[in-house]
Amino acid sequence: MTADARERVLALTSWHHDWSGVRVAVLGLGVTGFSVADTLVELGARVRVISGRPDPDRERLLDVIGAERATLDGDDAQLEDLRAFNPELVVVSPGYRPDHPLTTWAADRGTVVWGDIELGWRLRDKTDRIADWICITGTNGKTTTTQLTAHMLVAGGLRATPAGNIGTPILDAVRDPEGYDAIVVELSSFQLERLGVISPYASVCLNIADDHLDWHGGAEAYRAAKAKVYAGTQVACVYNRADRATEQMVEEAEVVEGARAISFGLDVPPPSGFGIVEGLLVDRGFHAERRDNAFELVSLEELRNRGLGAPHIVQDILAAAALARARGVEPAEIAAAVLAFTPDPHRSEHVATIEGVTWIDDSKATNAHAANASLQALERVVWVVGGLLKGVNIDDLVRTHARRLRGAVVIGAERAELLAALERHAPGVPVSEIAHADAGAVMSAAVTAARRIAGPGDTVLLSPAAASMDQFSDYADRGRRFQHAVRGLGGGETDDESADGDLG
Ligand code: UMA
Repeated sequence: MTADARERVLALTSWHHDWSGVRVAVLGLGVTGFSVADTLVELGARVRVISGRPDPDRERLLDVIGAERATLDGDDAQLEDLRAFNPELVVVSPGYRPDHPLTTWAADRGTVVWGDIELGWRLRDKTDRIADWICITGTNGKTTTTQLTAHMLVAGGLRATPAGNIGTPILDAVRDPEGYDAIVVELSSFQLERLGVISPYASVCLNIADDHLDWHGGAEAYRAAKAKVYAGTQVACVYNRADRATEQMVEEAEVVEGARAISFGLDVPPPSGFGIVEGLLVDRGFHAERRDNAFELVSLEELRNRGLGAPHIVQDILAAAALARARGVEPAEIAAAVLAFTPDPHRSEHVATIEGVTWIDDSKATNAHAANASLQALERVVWVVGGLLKGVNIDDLVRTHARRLRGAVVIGAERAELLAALERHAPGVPVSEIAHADAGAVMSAAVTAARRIAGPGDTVLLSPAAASMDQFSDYADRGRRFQHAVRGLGGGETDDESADGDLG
C-alpha cells in the first residue's frame, strides 16, 4: 500500500469526489455489508465483499449490482482472498472485533480501515439538503430514544429518520433521494470504536454499564468507545445527571466552540437541565429565562396512561426531548409526539395473565443493566435468564435481586456461571436448568418449568441479561418464541398476537 494511495483514499470526503476504480474490500455481508457495497458500486468503486457466512439472497443481489464476492469458511481463507485483492480501502461491518485478523492485517500494512458510519459521514452531501446528525448511544435505551427523537423531529415539521444500529444502515438514509433535515443515528459501541471524528449536531450517551466486554477487550475500551459520541458536537451534549460517567465524558470531549452541556434526570432539573417538577416533565435547558422558568412538556400521569410511565422510559423521553429541543422542536410538538408513541415489542411487554400469574417478555434485555431495570419494577419474580453473557460478571445482578426471586429458569449456552451465582446469592430459591440447545425446544421447556414454580401473584419475567445468538436468531426471535409458548399454555387472558411472525 503506497502512501499516495492512502492519501487519495483519506481525501475522499464527499459523495461528489472521484471514487471510481478505488479497490474496496467490504467485510461482512449482513445489512451493513450490503449497503456499503451497493453504495460504493454506485460511486464507481471496485468492490469485493468477503464474508464468512453464506447468504444466497444478498449474494445474488451482489451479482446483479456488479460487486465481486467471496464467501469463505475460516479466517485464513478470507485473509488469503483479501491479500490477493490488495485493497486500498477496507470497510468493516460492526460485528467484526477490533482485533480481527483481517482488519489487523489491513491496518498493519497501512490500508485505510473504516466502519460504515465513517463512510456515511463522508458521503452525507449526496443531496443539497445535508442532514444534521443527532447521535445516540448508551448501554440501554438507545433504540427507544432514537425512535422518540425521530418522532419529535417529525412532529416539529422536519424531514427526519432514525438510522444506524437501530437496523436501517446509515448509508440507506444518506442515499435517500430527497435528503433529510436530520438523521437520528443510533450508534453501538462497535460502530463508535471504528469511528473517526465527525461533527454531530447534538449527541447523547444515555447511561453506561458493563456490556460487550469480550468484543472490546475490557470495560475501559468499552467506555472509551462510548465517549466518542460527543466528539465534535456542535450544539448540545446531552448527559445523564444520575450517571456521573456520562457527565465526565462531556467534560472531556472536544466539541465545537459554543456547544452546551444539557442534563436530563428524574429529579428537579438545574438550569440547563431536563427533569421533573411536581409530576411534570420540564425543559429548563432552552428557556431564555431558565434561572426562574421552564417549559412544561407532558405530565407523568399522561405518560402512565399511555403505558410510558416506567422510570427508564421517562428517562429516554427526557433525553429525546433535550435532543429535539436542541434542534428547535416546540414543547407542544414534543408532547404530541410522545403521547402518540408506542414502544417496540419485547421491551417489558405484557404477554398474558394466566391463573393469576403475569407473563412478561423483556427479551430486549440483552445485558445486566437492562435486566436490572425490569427486575426492580417487580416484587415476586420467576426469572427466565441466560444466553451469551459477553464476558460480563453476573454476580451483582443476581445478588441485588435475590430477594425478589420466587424461582429462576436458566437457559442458554453459558449456564454454569449463572447457576453458580444463583447458588451463591439466592440459596434456597428453586432453579430449573434448561439444557436444550434447539431454539424450538428451549422456550417451551422454559415456560413449562416457570409455570411449575410460579404461583398466583407472581410474575414470570423473560429478561435474559444476555445476548441471544447462541440459541436464537436475535432477541426478537427469542421473545416471539417465549410469547408463543406462553400463549400455548392457554386458560387465561392473553394479549393480541397479531404482531407475531411465523415461528417455523
Ligand atoms: N461476520 C464475519 N466475521 C465476523 C463478524 C461478522 O464473517 O467476525 C460476517 C457474517 O458472516 C455476516 C456479517 O458479517 O455475513 C454480519 O455483519 P454484522 O454482524 O456486523 O451484522 P449486520 O447485519 O451488518 O448488522 C449490523 C449490526 N450488528 C452488529 O453490530 C452485531 C446491527 O445491530 C445493526 O442494526 C446493523 O449493522 C445496521 O447498522 C444489531 C446488534 O445486535 C441489532 N447490535 C448490537 C447491540 O445493539 O447490542 C451492537
